[in-house]
Amino acid sequence: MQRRTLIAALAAVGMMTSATLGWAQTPSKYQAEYRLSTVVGTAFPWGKAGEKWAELVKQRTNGRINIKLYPGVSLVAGDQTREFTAIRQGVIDLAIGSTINWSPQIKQLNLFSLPFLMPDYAAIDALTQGEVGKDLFKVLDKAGVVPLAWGENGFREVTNSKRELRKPEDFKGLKLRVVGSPLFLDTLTALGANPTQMSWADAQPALASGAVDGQENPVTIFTAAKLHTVGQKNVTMWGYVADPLIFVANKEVWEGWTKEDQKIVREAAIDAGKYNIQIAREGMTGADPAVLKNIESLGVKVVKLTPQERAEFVKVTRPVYDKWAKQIGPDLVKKAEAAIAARKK
Ligand code: X2X
Repeated sequence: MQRRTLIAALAAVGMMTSATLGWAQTPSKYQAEYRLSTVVGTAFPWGKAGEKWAELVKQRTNGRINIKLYPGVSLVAGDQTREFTAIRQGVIDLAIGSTINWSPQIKQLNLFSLPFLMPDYAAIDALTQGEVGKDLFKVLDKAGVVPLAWGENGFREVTNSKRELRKPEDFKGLKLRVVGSPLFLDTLTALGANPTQMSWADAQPALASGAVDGQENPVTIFTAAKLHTVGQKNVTMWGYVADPLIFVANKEVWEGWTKEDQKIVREAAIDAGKYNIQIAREGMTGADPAVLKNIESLGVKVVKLTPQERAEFVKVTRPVYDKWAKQIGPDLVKKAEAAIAARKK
């Protein structure tokens, strides 16, 4: 807010000066730099998406729009659940954000954190690339930001330093780090674990010191952040929630651009989003299990649940699903369930 007021004031002074001196030039609304927020940097698919977006925009606007990446949510001092508010206020110009981090402000984004809603990648696509995705973009637009494209952090897998996790009982008493809304506390509490909320910046030292036993994050985060070096010797592939990313712009920033440049920025976000989804899924499938092989080669035990084992987790977390479906909006949840049921596999 303050920064924009300052810019507006400077522009006004500039106009007065040019009027007084008879300069013909109108002051440009374009900033020298636009600040793009992400949680993690370019070692991760998420940060690479930011880098790609910036690169495409620079190329396609011939340098009219210059985007600089601020990883580590550094524009809000690492406090990722305040990112959405900061975009709305103009402290952040552009962001590629997780639905988890924005769900404290936008309750509908909790949809993706409903336990075991999405069984596979096709299910994520059925939501983000379909009507549900459009509905959520309307919600974001109403909330005061300009939604542009979908990306992906990935399916979130649980890791810990203590033991293999195959059954709900195995979670008993485990101290697990989570972020986002209380939905995560409810899900892990239902399993008998002891969840605690903290930022990603705080999570890594907490894992290193043993203040917490484990965490949940996509495998690409595990490998790029080298979580095996902070005691995370067990990974359970349960895919209980998936974490799409959303490319957005601050409204004033957006409105300051010409229609032509808006189109370029939107298309670049869509292209960077596709690239993001592709690299987030690379090496993660039965056909190409390179990422999992790599983790195992680091001495980490990777547990893959059988369908029966997975079904146990679905059963135990079902009351949490039902409770949160009401808060998210029963119509939206029904629409999501129907889209997933109808997906092309
Ligand atoms: O903090 C996390 O766990 C991360 C990096 O995945 C998010 O920002 C949601």
